[in-house]
Amino acid sequence: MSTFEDLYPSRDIEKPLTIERRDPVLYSDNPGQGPIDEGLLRQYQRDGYLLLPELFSQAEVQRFLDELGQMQNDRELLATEMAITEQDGNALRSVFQIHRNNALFSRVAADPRIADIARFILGDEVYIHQSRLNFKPGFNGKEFYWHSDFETWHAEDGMPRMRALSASILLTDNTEFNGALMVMPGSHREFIGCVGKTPENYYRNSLKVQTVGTPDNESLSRLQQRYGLHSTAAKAGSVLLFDCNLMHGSSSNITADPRSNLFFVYNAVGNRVVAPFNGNKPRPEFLATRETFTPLRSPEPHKKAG
Ligand code: 6CS
Ligand code: FE
Repeated sequence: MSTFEDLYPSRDIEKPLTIERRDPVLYSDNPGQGPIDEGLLRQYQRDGYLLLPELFSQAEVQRFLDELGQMQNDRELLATEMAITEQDGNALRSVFQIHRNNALFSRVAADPRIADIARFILGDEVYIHQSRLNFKPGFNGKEFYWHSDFETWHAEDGMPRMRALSASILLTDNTEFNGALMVMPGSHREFIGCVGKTPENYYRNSLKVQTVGTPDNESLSRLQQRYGLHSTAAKAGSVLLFDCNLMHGSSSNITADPRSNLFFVYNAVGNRVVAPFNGNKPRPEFLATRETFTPLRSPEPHKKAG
């Protein structure tokens, strides 16, 4: 069990709870001095997410897709725990730790077009807490039920505070038909404690279908009523930045078009993970960086990835 005070209790609780966020969203106190327009930073602070349309060129996206194609045929990689298939069959759902195992994607993770914004919003040097490639293939890509990433990273990885964000790079057009992420804008300001003890090695199930650590229907109805729903549908090459505690989910993909995204989770070096707050043993390194918290180094601004 962590020796840190648990400000966001979840899992080992009798009934669902709601706690007002105890952490800033935008850590910088000079939002006018950032790498992006102050208005966009204020929008991120208010909504808990920000869409940067077509930040990466089509040529870069094609390069990423070629790499994705090679990974889909990499039998050695597919045999590891880092490759997650869909629950009902062999379609590839996710591949984790791509920032460490793939030279191209490690450069993308450090690309200043994203990493500089992450450092500014989090007000600290950053390291990659987790990275993944989500395939959500056509016809077989199953949903990701409503959840807050922070609820999992706090309970199961020991992330103390809400000082992390995800960057999702769209490799294919994300539409309202093929499972674009749905978010509840503003929901990042409330933490929902979820009832349900975490089974040991739960990640072997949760990465396919998450049930423990997902909010109860009453809490979700209240959040939806209060904040509404936004679709983050956007063209390939766009980047979706979202706060670690934003309530989000995505529907199954029954269209012919894959909804593939690259995810990089930037955590503040000052918010490095400690012992999991759920009292279980830590999840493996490929899900939560624990061995090295060296700050991410980026090349000169605006050197293209790829
Ligand atoms: O368990 C996790 O860390 C992952 N699960 C989900 C559904 N989203 C966040 C994260 O990638
Ligand atoms: Fe998530």
